[in-house]
Amino acid sequence: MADLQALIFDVDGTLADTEGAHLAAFNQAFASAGLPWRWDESLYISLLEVSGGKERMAHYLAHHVNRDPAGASGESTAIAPDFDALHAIKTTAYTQQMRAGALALRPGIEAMLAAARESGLRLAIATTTTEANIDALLQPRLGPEWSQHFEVIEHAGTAPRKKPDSQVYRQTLQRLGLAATACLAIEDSANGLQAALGAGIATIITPNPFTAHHNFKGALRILPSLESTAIADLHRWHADATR
Ligand code: XBP
Ligand code: MG
Repeated sequence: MADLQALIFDVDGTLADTEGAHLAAFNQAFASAGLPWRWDESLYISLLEVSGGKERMAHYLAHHVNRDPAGASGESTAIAPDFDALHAIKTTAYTQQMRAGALALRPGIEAMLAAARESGLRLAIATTTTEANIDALLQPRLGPEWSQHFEVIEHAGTAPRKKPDSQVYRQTLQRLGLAATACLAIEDSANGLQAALGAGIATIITPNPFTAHHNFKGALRILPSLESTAIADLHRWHADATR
């Protein structure tokens, strides 16, 4: 049985309920690029099955705009926009929202981060979003030194293969120099769970309204939030999982 030594946090939907802000930023980017696209919440919930904003927009073009990619229906197929440029506009819109500071971290997150540090647990981040988005979310809430609290930060820029691919978690383990059995992952989505399990990491799920319907088979625990979870609970659950 390995001791628990590190907690690896997902960002979007886990540290904060950010997907509503991402959705607004996507629609802002489409409007400023003059695209006739507008995602509503129910469409976005289905599009969230594709991790990564760029990949999500490409999926939307292929499977929603150009319903018949071969164009056999004779329907005109829309030309793909420059997704890198469009995603940069979206990221600017999102980071501006985050820096406006309205969005709080999810209940219990700040206390959990502080208690984990106090107890000597190492902290890491494994996300498919961009470094800019992580900083825009955490800097106003955890202060300018926020990144000092996380020994390893793996993101879209360091791990281009998006969840459910386990690259982001495997690279986090490698940089921590820890075996998967010495860690717990905290996630909110089925893609995130599959990515963490793919790297052999026991995973606690804290769903949110965008992911509550996902299949979380294989999760160590499914909790409404971390608000009533103590560090001792994490050690106990981890011991049960790695016995
Ligand atoms: C969730 C994602 C991201 C965000 C949008 O990331 O899949 O794509 O929805 O952010 P996480 P980007 O792994 O933190 O749950 O547009 O920067 O991808
Ligand atoms: Mg997430």
